[in-house]
Amino acid sequence: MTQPNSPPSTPLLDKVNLPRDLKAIDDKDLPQLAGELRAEMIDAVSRTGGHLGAGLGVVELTIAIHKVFDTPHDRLIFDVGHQCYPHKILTGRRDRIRTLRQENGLSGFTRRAESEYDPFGAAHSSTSISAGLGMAVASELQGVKRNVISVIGDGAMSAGMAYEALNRGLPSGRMPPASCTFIHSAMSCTLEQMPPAPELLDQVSGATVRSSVKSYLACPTAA
Ligand SMILES: Cc1ncc(C[n+]2csc(CCOP(=O)(O)OP(=O)(O)O)c2C)c(N)n1
Repeated sequence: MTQPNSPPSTPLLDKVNLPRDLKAIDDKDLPQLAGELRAEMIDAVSRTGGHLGAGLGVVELTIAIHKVFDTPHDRLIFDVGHQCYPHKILTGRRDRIRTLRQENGLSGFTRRAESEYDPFGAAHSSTSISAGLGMAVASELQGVKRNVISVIGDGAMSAGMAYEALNRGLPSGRMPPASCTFIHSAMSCTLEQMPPAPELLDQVSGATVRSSVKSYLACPTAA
């Protein structure tokens, strides 16, 4: 069997062990960082197998969220969790990324026992918004100020549980700004193409947050 090539050259990514290291990276260098992160993830998955497309779709978004927000104090939740490989690389687990889904290796999903940067373990789809809402309410009750960010794909958005959470969260006024939701794959189509209630999705996506992400990376999926 052909062996995978040697790991890619990643001079910028080598400077990032934790999200706080991202704060020191110039905005103009972030597209290069995204390229290196993508290459690192492809190399890792070519060795271990695993979910590839979902992580590739959120490379820029993951960088932007960790750059803009203050994780792990701010809670970052990935729906399903299969798109978390770039997040794992940026949150102190790069040295084990080539153990993904192997015995005693990193989980292929977010896992609370694995990292304080994984506040929610899933694998089921469509639970991230209600989980985020619960965390936002708990923080309020504790008198702790924090943002809660749910990242959910358009596939996971098609389940009733996601809409149930929106129905609860929006009238309560807790989302946004106490909690924001990025609908990542949905951003590649226009919101008008999204079923149903595009104006609801627009509110939930949070124009302010979206534009700050856009200004960081001119990220096409946040357009
Ligand atoms: C309740 C439940 N049903 C089905 C699945 C299988 N499943 C895993 S990922 C996925 C699709 C997710 O699509 P999307 O939300 O668009 O994310 P993407 O993979 O495009 O990033 C499904 C159906 C699951 N994890 N949970």
